[in-house]
Amino acid sequence: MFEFDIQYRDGRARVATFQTPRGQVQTPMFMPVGTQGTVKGISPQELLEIGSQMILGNTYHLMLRPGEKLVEAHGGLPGFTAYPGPFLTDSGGFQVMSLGHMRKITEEGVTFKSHLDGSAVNLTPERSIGVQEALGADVIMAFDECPPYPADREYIRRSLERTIRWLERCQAVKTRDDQALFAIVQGGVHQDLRQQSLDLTLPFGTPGFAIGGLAVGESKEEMYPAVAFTAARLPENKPRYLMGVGHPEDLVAGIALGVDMFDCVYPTRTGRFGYALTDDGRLNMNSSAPRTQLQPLDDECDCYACRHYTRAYLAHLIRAEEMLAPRMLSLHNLRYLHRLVERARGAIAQGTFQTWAEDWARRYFRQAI
Ligand code: PRF
Ligand code: ZN
Repeated sequence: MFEFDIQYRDGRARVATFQTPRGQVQTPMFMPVGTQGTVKGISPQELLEIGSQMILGNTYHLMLRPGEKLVEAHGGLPGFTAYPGPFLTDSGGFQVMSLGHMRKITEEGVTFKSHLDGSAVNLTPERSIGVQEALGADVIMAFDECPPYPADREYIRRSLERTIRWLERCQAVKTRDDQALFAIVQGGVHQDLRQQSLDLTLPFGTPGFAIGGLAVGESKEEMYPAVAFTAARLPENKPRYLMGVGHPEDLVAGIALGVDMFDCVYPTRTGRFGYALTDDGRLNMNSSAPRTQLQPLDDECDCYACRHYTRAYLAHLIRAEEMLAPRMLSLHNLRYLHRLVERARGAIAQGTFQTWAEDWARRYFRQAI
């Protein structure tokens, strides 16, 4: 059911197909984030048009509102959201740490106050799996602890050991065989702790593995070696998912290091703030220049916004605070990242990934616009 077939390799990068109950996806892929059961401002039809393959949902938000039972009554996330393709849900631990108040972590799980009404909520490995089974995604994530950055070594070590005990509890209560449970490797930016986490996690033999605990405030000089170290030690024949990453350059770097799956709010969030991603860097549509420019956001892009609108029109919409503006910039940015991974897959298949990546980075960081 969850077969992962590698078609091409180029250095450490690979192109593969990943079979899920709701269809096959091509990796490397970027997953748009649909925290509240919607990719902000983008319809399922638009997601399919721009080449989205798998959508990310969140246990934390959906269990608090509207509650997983209501989603389950619609037949899970596909029925609830009308997006017919594959879903992945995150387990909630990371979101509790970034959004919950008065968090308390114990061996049992995490207690916190809801960011919606302040009520006390408990999230345990058992509850996380129960919620994720009700939400019905194709890929579900183990309940883990992602330490903040910076954190002391001893804390990271105790937390990665607890994450293993939580993984064991997740696997023990899981009942659905049409959902793949991915384990999450932690260990911060410390090589020996990453190794310890790998040693304890790999024996679980889950159908995929995630690299967690990164992109939490550390520099890229710390993050990339941690990704390289971890990815190189994950099984060759299973998908590798770098959680919460990221920026275009992180996708290119991650793919070079053998990562297959990515997710991040960046394209939609930066789009809502008026920024457009292009091969020449990030275009600030709030600045004065675009107000009179008659070219599209990105003349190499095939998204609806780039095929129909000028920069001047979109800059006008932003200044008039029209809701089409954040929608169109989000749509474009998502298409940009999907096109970026499509081009990476093409280069890997041709055996030209290294030079493609160098050319891409040279142009992207020249920041001509
Ligand atoms: N664990 C989980 N979700 C996550 C992360 C993690 O470490 C990250 C780290 N950037 C993003 N999302 N469960
Ligand atoms: Zn576009």
